[in-house]
Amino acid sequence: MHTAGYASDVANIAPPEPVRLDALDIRLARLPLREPFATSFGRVESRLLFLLRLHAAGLSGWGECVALESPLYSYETVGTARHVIRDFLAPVILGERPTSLADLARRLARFKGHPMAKAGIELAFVDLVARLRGEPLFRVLGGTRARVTVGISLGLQDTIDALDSRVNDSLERGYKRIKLKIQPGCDLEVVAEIRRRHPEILLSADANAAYTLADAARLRQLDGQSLLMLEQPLGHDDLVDHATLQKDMATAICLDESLTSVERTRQALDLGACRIVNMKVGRVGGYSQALAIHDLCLQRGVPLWCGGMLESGIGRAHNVALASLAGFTLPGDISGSLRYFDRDIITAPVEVTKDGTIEVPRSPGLGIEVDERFLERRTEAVERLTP
Ligand code: OSB
Ligand code: MG
Repeated sequence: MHTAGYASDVANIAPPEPVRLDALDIRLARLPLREPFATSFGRVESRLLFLLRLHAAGLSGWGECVALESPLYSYETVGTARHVIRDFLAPVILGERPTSLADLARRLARFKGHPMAKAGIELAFVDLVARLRGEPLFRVLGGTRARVTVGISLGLQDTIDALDSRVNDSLERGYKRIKLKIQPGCDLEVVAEIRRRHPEILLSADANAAYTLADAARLRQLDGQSLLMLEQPLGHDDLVDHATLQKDMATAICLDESLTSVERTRQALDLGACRIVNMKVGRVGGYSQALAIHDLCLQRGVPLWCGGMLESGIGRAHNVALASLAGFTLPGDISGSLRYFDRDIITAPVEVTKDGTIEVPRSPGLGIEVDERFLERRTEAVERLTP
């Protein structure tokens, strides 16, 4: 990773003066999902959260590592992220005084891969920086909006009616874009029927890498459904076949899984592998890469939106702050806390108002308060890492 690959502002995301990073608390806590979330890669019934808290100068910053329990979305898991953070990443930052996010990212970059592990640390560091500066996170990141516009990602359902009742409920709650999960055997007919019942809505479909080029003819039939985009139809790390498919499809392809860094994103755009970019700060290795991807998309006029990984209120607040940047031009998969959990681990759940927006917090740092007593009750493991 070179500084040249970063956004210009990454060197300016810096504490007022360098502070010694004293400790990193890593914590696993489990929240039941209100209903199972099913995709082509599998079913998630409860969310094992991996939370990080970085301490310095008497303050602390919160981060969330979005890895799932099993390597179904990407190769990382809660277990690999814990190992990589504890044994490799924490030792090169604790006791150190990183001068900026760019400096922190450079220290982490000597280790290959493991973007979600790196991102967990970058998130905690940037929240810490914002609190040290007494500024809201969104402003530290260069965000401009007071509210962000959001959509919802609906999991696979057993029947069309079950899916449609969730579509109706989401539209009533104000969500501005509906995303349907698809997989072989549950695609064209489902999308067409939802489209028939809702001719005007912003609708998209996400295959989570369930198809191959052999399915091109079938995927092309989605062209009749006026989809805003088709997300990650082919292999989780593919660019080349997506470029082939995009040439033959009118529907814009959006890549999620395949975009793991700013370089990969530039290559995808150069190849014509996608016309829309899904941003997940975890998938790309943290804010240093995320801001560079944001700048790239803005510069090239490529529509960008903020994806989600069933985050707790901590990761959600990070996503809200990031989505307040000017380059995020499409509604994100950033739903209200109650869409996922009966009770979130923050004191005031994230709320979507009837106009389909979420307010960007304006108090210092993430601008949310962690419900530490409730979090303690849900905690399965906690460990303090020191220099
Ligand atoms: O592909 O966008 C995805 C959840 C987990 C893993 C991958 C994805 C998703 C979602 C849900 O679609 C997004 C959210 O609401 O957090
Ligand atoms: Mg996706």
